[in-house]
Amino acid sequence: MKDASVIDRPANADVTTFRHFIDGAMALSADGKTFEKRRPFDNSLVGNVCEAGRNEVDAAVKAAKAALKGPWAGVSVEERSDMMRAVADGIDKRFDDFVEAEFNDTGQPRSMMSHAFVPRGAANFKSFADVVKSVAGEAFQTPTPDGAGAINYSIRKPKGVIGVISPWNAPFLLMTWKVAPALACGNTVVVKPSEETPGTATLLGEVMNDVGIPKGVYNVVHGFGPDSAGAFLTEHPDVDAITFTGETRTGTAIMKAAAVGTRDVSFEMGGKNSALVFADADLDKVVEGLTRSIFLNCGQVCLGTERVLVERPVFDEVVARMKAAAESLRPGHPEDKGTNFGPLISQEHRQKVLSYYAKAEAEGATIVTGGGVPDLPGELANGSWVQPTIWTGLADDASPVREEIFGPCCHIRPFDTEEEAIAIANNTEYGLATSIWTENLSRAHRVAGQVDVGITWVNSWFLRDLRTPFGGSKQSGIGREGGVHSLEFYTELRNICVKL
Ligand code: NAD
Ligand code: 6OD
Repeated sequence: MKDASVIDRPANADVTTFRHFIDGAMALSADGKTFEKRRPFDNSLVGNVCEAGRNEVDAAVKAAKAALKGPWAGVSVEERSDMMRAVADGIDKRFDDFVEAEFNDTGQPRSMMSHAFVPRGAANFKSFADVVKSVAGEAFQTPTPDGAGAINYSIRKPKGVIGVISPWNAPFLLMTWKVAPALACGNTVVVKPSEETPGTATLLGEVMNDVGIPKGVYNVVHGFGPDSAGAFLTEHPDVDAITFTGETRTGTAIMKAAAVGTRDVSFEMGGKNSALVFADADLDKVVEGLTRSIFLNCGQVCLGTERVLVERPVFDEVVARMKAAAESLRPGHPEDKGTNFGPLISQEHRQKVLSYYAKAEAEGATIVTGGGVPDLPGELANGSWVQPTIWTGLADDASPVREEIFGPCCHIRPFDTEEEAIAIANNTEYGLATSIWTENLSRAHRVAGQVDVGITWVNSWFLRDLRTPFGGSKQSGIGREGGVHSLEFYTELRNICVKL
């Protein structure tokens, strides 16, 4: 990241400061409180992040509320759509800065940032620029006793100030996935990015200013969750609705906060996703797809596969080929072209993942590969690395099989019938995503309709069309976003009845 107004570089200091973005300007915390941001791959210091207290959160919410009545209120849908495209172009213009910021935030291989995660930020703005222009309203002719009738029609209005609470695993993609529809629908936002990933949210403030988004429309406050910026934001009475991506138990806390004032919520939360591999599947495609779905982003993808169910005749072959695939991954410095496997986000998360590696062993797993920490040279040894890991032989109620780990690991289990595979896939409190691997189209449709998840991929994984409904069932989420479905949350539908 190069821009001095995003990262303040005092002449006498060798670290940077990530500031809040409030009412169109970068801001420090009044009490001077900061916390450290470290690079996941070698634990080196990126900089200090300002921690918002109630004062900064209040200032951001006030700015967002005031902006609803400022020039933003007079911007037509067409103009807003153009502005969203301008934001996308602004991101593209500063592409390298966003890649750098995301790279410092997550430590994943640079190629992944530049080919997938950063371009998706701009794509989110483009997609919702189109969506808002193409929404039809509904109208009904209503009979009345006098015979003259009435017309009922609906209009959509922005909901107001939206609190956006986002996670660290794909920070720019997931933050813009919420900010783009919120703004495209005419709301204003206060974003609380994850404490682990402050970079891109702050940088986006610069782009908002560059392209002329009115001040107060987009605001960012940094900090933690409980007793910090996250809780202060979700508890704030002038936040009209909250959109959240993160862990299910955080969702519970946020829902309690939203209950005061009965504010609306949209939740995208955890998963314990399955993959169902039938014996007739094309195993080359299976191995390629599962390798991505288990190990991409070091397994830190909400849609990622942690439970692989394989029809018995091909079980041994799939296990052997997945072992080879896992062992061919190359951890290393994320700037090196050959590196295709990155670290976990933090030392703290590494402790959590390693605790599941230990539990798996204690609960009787056969460790097919991995189970520990890779041996890396020099400074990389200080990073939050773990080995890609595969287990077999665990019971269905073992904790690594039931609980979301969010690391580069999976359990592979055999099944004998379609019914059994569906029952195992559904044996979880989560319901985010699944993938079904078979060359039998009838079976693919049949099984897809019976796995209790919000998102099913057949012979693919994470193949996204931004117009489709995205979200989870059971404890994986509340509501759907994506395409016109986002309008259900980001707008208020009002009915107008005209007596003729
Ligand atoms: P997290 O729940 O720990 O944190 C997410 C955000 O919530 C952070 O900004 C955090 O500071 C904030 N937060 C924490 N406690 C809070 C509180 N009490 N009040 C207000 N804000 C609070 O999640 P994470 O560890 O950042 O991300 C990983 C989790 O996110 C995994 O469970 C993963 O499955 C889930 N996730 C889900 C999706 C999806 O689309 N369903 C997408 C990505 C990640
Ligand atoms: O692709 C998306 O829109 C999306 N929300 C992806 C989520 C990835 C979770 O880690």
